[in-house]
Amino acid sequence: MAIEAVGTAETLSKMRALLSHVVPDAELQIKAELVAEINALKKERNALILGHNYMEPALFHTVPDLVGDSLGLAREAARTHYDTIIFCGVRFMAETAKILSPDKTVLLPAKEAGCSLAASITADDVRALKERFPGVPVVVYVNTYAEVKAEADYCCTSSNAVEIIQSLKSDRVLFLPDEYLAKNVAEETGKTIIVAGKEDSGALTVKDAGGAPLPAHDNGESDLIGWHGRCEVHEQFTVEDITNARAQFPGIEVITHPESSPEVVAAADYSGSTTRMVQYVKDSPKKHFLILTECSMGDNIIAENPEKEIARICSVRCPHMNEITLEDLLLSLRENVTEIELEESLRKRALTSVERMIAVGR
Ligand code: CIZ
Ligand code: SF4
Repeated sequence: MAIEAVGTAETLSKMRALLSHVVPDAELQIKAELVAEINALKKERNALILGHNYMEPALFHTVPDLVGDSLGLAREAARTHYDTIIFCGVRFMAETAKILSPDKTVLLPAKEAGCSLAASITADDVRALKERFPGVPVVVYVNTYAEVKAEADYCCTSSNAVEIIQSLKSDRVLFLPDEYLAKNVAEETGKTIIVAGKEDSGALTVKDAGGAPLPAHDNGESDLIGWHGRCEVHEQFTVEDITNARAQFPGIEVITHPESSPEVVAAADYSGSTTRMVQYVKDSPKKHFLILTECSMGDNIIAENPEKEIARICSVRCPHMNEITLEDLLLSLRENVTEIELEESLRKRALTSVERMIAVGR
C-alpha cells in the first residue's frame, strides 16, 4: 500500500523502515525522489495505482493504493470512484481492468509488457480448437488477451480453475493456454489430459500427456484439452532446485505456483496463486521457506515477513514485469500513456467470460 509521506526526505525514511533489508540504500535514495513525486501527482490527478504482486519492492511497497493479483485488482478498481487507473502489471492485466471498468481511463506504464502465456494463443487458435472439438466448453486462464477471452465461455484464475472445471456440466473441457496449469488441474481433479498446440506451419497438433502425437481424429477419451503455452518464469524451476534446498536446509517449506511443472508442484509442500502464496507464508508457523516464483514477489514477501527466513531463486525475474519502472509510472501519470482501448463489442464478449467465472465462485 502507498506510503503516506510528504517530500523526499520523509519518503526516504519510510522506505528505509520498510525495505532496508531487501533494497540497497543507494537504490532507495535514488528512488525516494520518484516515489515522492508519483505520490503527489497521483493525488493531484485523482488516479488510482494498482500494484501487481510481481512489481519490484521499491515500487510495490511505496506507490500502489491496492496490491494483489490481476483479477482481484481489476475487480477492486472497478468498485472505486477514480476515473483513472494505472495498472503496474502486464498488458493482459490492464486489459482485464478495462474489461471491468469501461468508463475509466486505464493506463499501462509500459510500451509492451507482454507475457509468454498470453502470447502463446490467439483468437484464431481458439476458433480452430472449437472447430476441432465442437461443442466442448472453453475455459481460458486470466493470462490471455481480450480477443482470446472473447472467444471463451469462461475465464479462470489459478485459484478458481478447479472450481470452474468442476462446475461445468460437460465431460470434456478445453482449458487454455497454460499446459502446466492444465496438467496440475488434471492431477488435482483426477482428469485425463491431452495437449494441443501449433506447428511452425500453423497446423494444429494434439499430443497425449506424455507428448506423443495423437491421430488427427479425436477419440473423445480425454477429459481436458490443454494448449502448449507456458510461463517463461515458472517453467524454469526444477525438482533439483527443491532437492538441493531440502539437502541444504532440512525442514524448509517449499512453495510454488501451479504454472510450474506437475513434477515441481508434486515435489513442493504447497502450490497456489500469488495471493494464496502471500497468505500461506504469513499464516504458516514455519520459519524457513523456499519460494519458487517470480523473484520480485519473493522480495516482497521477504519485506513483509522480516521474522522469517525466505530463500528464492533470484535469477528468475519476469522480463515483462521488469518493464514497469517508477520512471515509466511517473511518465504515465504526466502524459497519460499508454492508454488501453478495447473495441466495445469485443470488450462485452470478453466480459461475459469473466462474469460467468465470477458467478461460479471467486
Ligand atoms: O493473475 C495473476 O495475478 C497471476 C499472473 C498469477 C496469480 O497466481 O495471481
Ligand atoms: Fe506471464 Fe509468467 Fe511473466 Fe506472469 S511471470 S507475466 S505468467 S511470463
